[in-house]
Amino acid sequence: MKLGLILGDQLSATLPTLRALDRRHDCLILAEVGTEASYVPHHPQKIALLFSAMRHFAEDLRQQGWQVIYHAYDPDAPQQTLFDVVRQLCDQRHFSELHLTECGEYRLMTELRTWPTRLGIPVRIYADDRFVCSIPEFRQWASGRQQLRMEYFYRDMRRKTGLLIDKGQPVGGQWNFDSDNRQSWRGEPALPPQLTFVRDDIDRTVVALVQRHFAHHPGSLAQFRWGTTREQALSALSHFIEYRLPWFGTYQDAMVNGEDTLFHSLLAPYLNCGLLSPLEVCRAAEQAWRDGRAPLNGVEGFIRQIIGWREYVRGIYWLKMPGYAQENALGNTRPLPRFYWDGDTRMHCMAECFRTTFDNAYAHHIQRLMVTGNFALLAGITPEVICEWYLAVYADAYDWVELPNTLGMVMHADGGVLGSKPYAASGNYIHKMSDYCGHCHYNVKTATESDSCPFNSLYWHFMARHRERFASNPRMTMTYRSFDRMNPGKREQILRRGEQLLQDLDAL
Ligand code: FAD
Ligand code: DLZ
Ligand code: SF4
Repeated sequence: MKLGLILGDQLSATLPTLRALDRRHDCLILAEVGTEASYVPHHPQKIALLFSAMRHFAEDLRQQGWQVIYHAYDPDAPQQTLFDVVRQLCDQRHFSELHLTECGEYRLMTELRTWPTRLGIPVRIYADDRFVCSIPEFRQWASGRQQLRMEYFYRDMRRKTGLLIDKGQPVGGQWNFDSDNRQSWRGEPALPPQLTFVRDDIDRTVVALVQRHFAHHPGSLAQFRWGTTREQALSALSHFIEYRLPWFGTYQDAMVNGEDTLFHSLLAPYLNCGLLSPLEVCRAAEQAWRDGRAPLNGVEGFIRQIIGWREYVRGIYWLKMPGYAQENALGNTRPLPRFYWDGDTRMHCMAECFRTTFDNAYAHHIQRLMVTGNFALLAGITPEVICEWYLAVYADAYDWVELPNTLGMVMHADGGVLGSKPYAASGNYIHKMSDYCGHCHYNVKTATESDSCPFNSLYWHFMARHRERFASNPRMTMTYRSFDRMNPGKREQILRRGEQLLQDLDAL
């Protein structure tokens, strides 16, 4: 008899492990363990989502005739790692082999390679084919290229999948409609209704368990709204297609006080734990366009996020690890300010992003990139600590996708693999894309006074301290030209205020 280990982010009926084993003879194990639940302080909603989804998935497998062993979380059990659970099982019963699908984190993958010796049985690891681009295929795409531009990778994925392609050409005559996608939202169109799910006994038991054992992790369970079954994930997809996709592209970059999700899909947690597949999601979006239910700018933008960015960052992760996690091209050394954990700051944009993060285990891309990420970039936070934060606080966070986004896209710590220029911005960008500044203690229009928006002086301080690295970058020439044209006295004042803020970030 063979044993199949299914990890918490492998909840897909098409998983290679399930295809390789035989439900009449073989056995499956899923395990909730302390080490996976707390190697970073995961948001309680992320743990509840995964534990409940794992339990529901195990039930589905049993219904399909599989023999499933389920190790429920028990803080007093001697087995607190996946290895402990598997070894105990192998001690109790005779398994000829262990089978599993490769996992999404370098950390666990490295450990898995030691298992054959430690378990004393062969361990077969399958490539995870739930992605559009395999790891070897990405390696092949990257080899010999000077620059790994997402846009060119994305076009190849469009050709490969046939998504939004007619007769070999991109529909609408162009690959990318991003220029239509940068509007702020001013009250129209109406925001989508909220999708709520009926909770069952599994959900209730898990939420109580997580509340009991993980309440000390950052974030609240009070507004736990995530789906925990394949059916609920499919409802979330339908809800997105009907109510959100028509406006997704246009307002993709907008931020609105008190509105946490706008027209975003909220699908990443389901994609990343396997309840939805990237292709089914993209095909549903494409169909909506072909039926005239959603415009091309939004549908193309959505598909680009998934077969472009999502696949691309996974490729980068496996291409660059393990060294990638240690990169720190800008030489940052500052610790993470206190407010990343307690959310308490007078910078209203930051406070809003922290609020939705802790309430919902969610913030949308621009909040992550241009507010909390931008601040960490400008303030010179050590990449490792900001990466740990992003991995902990979001329901969709897994190392393979979080690390390139944070370390590469946000922190520019990989020296520019993910973006040829850092996404640094002053308060002006936040003011343009949101209504946050109207609610803020600080003044977004000034940079030198004691109540001036911190982003403004920190932006110029960042540019000044990294001048040597960035001044020759053609995409940043204008920035340095503006800096040099400033009145020298004013420039000096701005830099002084930036320096003062950096001395005591916790006070902001
Ligand atoms: P939507 O805005 O509706 O986008 C649709 C889908 O596109 C998402 O569900 C996601 O699967 C995909 N997508 C969009 N942007 C990206 C991207 N940059 N990289 C990969 N996939 C993308 N995404 C994660 O899934 N897990 C993470 O741990 C994660 N960490 C991030 C950390 C930082 C600092 C930043 C800037 C971005 C991060 N992202 C991460 C990307 C993105 O912010 C989230 O995928 C998105 O906000 C999830 O919400 P949504 O499902 O409503 O996405
Ligand atoms: C994220 C997570 C959490 C919180 N808990 C578990 C768990 O108890 N058991 C499990 O198998 N997986 C869990 N996961 C997901 C794993 O961390 C994930 O499989 C690895 O990070 C590899 O991608
Ligand atoms: Fe954020 Fe500055 Fe606007 Fe305040 S003024 S909300 S700190 S951008």
